[in-house]
Amino acid sequence: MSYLIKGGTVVGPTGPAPADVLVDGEKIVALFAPGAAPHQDETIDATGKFVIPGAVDAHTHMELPFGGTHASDTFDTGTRAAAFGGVTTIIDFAVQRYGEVVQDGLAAWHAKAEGNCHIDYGFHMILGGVTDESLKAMDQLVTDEGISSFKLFMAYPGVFYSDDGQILRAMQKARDNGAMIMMHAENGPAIDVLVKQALERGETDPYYHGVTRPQELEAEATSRAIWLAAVAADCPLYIVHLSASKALEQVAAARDQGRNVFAETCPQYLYLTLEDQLGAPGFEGAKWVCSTPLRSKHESHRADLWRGLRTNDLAVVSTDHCPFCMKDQKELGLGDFSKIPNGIGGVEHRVDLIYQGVVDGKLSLGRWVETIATTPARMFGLYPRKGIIAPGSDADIVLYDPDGQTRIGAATHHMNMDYSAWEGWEIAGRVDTVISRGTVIVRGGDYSGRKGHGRYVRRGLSDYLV
Ligand code: DUC
Ligand code: ZN
Ligand code: ZN
Repeated sequence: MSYLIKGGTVVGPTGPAPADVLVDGEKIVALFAPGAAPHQDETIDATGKFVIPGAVDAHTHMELPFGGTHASDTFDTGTRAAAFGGVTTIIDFAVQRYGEVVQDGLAAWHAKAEGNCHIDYGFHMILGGVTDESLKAMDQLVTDEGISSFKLFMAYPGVFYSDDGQILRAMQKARDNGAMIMMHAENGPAIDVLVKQALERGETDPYYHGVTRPQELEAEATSRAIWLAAVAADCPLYIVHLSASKALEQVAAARDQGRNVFAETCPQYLYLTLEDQLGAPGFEGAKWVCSTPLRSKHESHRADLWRGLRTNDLAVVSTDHCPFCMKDQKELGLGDFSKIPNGIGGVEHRVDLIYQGVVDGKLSLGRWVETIATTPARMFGLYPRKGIIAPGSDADIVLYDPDGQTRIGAATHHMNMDYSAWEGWEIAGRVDTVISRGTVIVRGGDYSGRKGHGRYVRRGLSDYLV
């Protein structure tokens, strides 16, 4: 079936332009100057709307086993919530647990996702250990499985942690096969010392989660990762969930030298703070325990991160969607912040929260689309199939109403969470219509998608490599 999306303003990474978009089956087949398209029986009226590529969230953790529990969104609930938020592709992190065969971890992730997703999905692979076998597996995943990015952790000793020697070996392998190394850059062993000392002093509230993960330990790990990647002949490196000014300085310096270094941030670091959220009275702050942590409002982090998005030192906004309910999950850390499962759910709100940056004059319209859709697609080998409105691309399209309003809260969101990290926030703009591979799955708040519509997407290498 073909139809014309008519009367809207198409926004791509280079900015807005009025155009009509012809969709045939699952693909975009043409763009026309307004009114220039041949007659179509089926049309979707986009008057007054931005017509943007479906958003790509390159960092989610559906069903992640973590902190003695599981992230509360399944692939079913999480991808449906994502669709409501204008997301048409996620890249989730498959996990190789310590001692496990990489391919077995991947198979387990496919089993969780297959037949359950409402939108398309790809995987990165978390390496829970770097061994001769896992290094071989990296080649096989790149060549045969469409997985071209691997996440390593400098934090969480005993869980996901890799030491510098292991990291270097994985980076050398990535340099050879063209994969991207994604780094959780925090100095885990040093954090563990600070956590133990804080607990011994009786500092058990959620607030101390932030205090024991100071920005210096994010900056140090970021810098170390950048230098290790240099030793690995400038292996492509992507710093995940960057939260702090000093870490951003490290990335900016590397980029100024023309290095293959990239970074993402997340909405929580652009808006929320150590004092106002993590420091909320009683156990309330547990809602915002995530790592890297929220940073102090008395320092310049948030302004620096918005600037980093403008200058491209931060290339991508992802969510690090890792939801846990307060009841029975975050509550595991009552009386001991170090036992609170780390994570914030937000897959449904990134498109709106970053559009608010446009309204506030912090980002251009083109940069909004670039950071939430085009660059993540290009960074992780999905482009031009995803991330752009162009002939030949998948018809993953969002009609966005700039005159609408979004009110965020647990009573109305679709994520499987008993609270919202953004409860009561009223922001400008609203997702109006969401189209996934040609099929309308959300329209005016009504859902017409289905579990199983989403397909696994094999990814190529990053577009940004030299
Ligand atoms: N950080 C989180 O907050 N949750 C999951 C893993 C991570 O690195
Ligand atoms: Zn991480
Ligand atoms: Zn994560």
